[in-house]
Order: sequence, then structure tokens, then C-alpha cells
Amino acid sequence: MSNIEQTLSIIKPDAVERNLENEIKEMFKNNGFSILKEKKIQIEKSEAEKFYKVHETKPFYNDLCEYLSSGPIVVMVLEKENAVLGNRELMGATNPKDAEAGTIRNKYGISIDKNSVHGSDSIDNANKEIDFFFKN
Ligand code: IDP
Ligand code: MG
Repeated sequence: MSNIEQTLSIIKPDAVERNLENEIKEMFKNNGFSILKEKKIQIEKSEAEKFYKVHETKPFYNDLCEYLSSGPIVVMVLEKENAVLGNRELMGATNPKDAEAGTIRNKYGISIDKNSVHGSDSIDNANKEIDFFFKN
């Protein structure tokens, strides 16, 4: 049975700054993802704080929100069969040092905080995150 899902992807400031937007989008397309929606924006720190609210108790929360709002990002809705897990696999581990060869974070990530991409971690969060950026 088919299980088409949508997930939210963000190309983070470190990758946009290095002009990796097109290369990363090619990786999504080459792995069967359709990019249904996309926009390049810069968000306020207060919006980053809302987006990353699940991490508000973590020691890195403030730096993370500063960082996500520090420059342009590209937010996208990706679609494919089992897109949520598929995108997590294509991204690789949170720390680029642990990310498998061929994953986006292995290829492009600089460090655990500058790891080039965000991807939703569950269907529920995918729906919430898509609404966060694309609900009118
Ligand atoms: P994920 O992006 O792989 O889902 P999460 O645990 O949800 O990873 O963390 C969100 C983001 O917070 C990560 O992508 C990374 O940029 C940052 N982060 C996670 N853990 C650390 C840490 O230990 N130090 C600094 N930044 C971190
Ligand atoms: Mg996460």
C-alpha cells in the first residue's frame, strides 16, 4: 500500500550562506522527493523560539534560535512515500561527524550546530511544522 507523506525541510543559514541550496535540492529530487512548496526567508529570533519550543529546556536553545534567525533559510514541503523517515535518513545524524557517507549532513554539515538542514521527526511534527511556515 502506498503511504505518501509530506515533511518539512529547512536549508539552514550555514548552507544557504555557502550557496548549497541547489545542490541540496538536487539531492532531494534525486532521492525521489517532490518539492511541493518552497520559500527563502529570514525569520525573527522570536519565531525561531516558537519553532524550536520543544528544545526550550536544552542548554543550546538560545544559540540554536540565534543561529536559525541569523541569515536566510529555505523552507520546503517535501513529498514522497514515507517522506518523514526518508528525509531523516537522507539528512543523516544530527552531528555531521556521525552522519553516514552520502547523507546531506555528512557532505555539507560543519558541526553539530551548523548541520545544514532540518527535517521533521514525526508525522505529527511534520504537519505542525508545515502549518507553522505555510499556513496563510
Ligand atoms: P535534529 O535536527 O537532528 O532533529 P535535534 O535533536 O532536534 O536534532 O536538535 C535540533 C537542532 O539543535 C540540531 O539540528 C542542531 O542544530 C542543534 N543541536 C542539537 N544538539 C545540540 C548540541 O548538543 N549542541 C549544539 N547544538 C545542538
Ligand atoms: Mg529535531
